[in-house]
Amino acid sequence: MKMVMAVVQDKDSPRLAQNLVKAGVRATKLASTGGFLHAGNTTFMIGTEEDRLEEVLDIIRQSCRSREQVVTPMAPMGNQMESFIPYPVSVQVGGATVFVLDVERFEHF
Ligand code: 2BA
Repeated sequence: MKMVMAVVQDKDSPRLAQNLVKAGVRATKLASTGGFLHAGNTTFMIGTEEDRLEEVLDIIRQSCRSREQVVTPMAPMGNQMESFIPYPVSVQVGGATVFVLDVERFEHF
């Protein structure tokens, strides 16, 4: 058995959830926050048999889009740590960041 952990954008989360249900794939959704953007995203925990792994990855691939996001982190100005200026930068986010882990044991009581 495999555990798929997929970090996706909130905008893609309903479509992915719907497509997983349609395919009969069980999943748990966790509200998460990106460490870089500090923006909300969604992490799906999907436990699946190995023979359905590629199908699950295809569903994720087809449900999630990558998007450009402009962020304004605060950049230091001059030597004084207290003075900051906004410096907008554009980053490409997603489609999905996916980790596939081996499951040592699975119980469902
Ligand atoms: P965030 O950490 O908020 O990152 C959002 C996007 O910002 C990233 O998109 C990437 O394009 C950019 N980014 C992240 N860290 C950066 C850095 N140190 N310098 C420059 N740009 C940076 P994605 O790579 O598609 O990641 C989307 C979200 O997936 C991330 O949100 C994070 O929540 C998760 N993620 C990505 N890589 C991960 C990893 N290795 N471990 C755990 N979570 C990860």
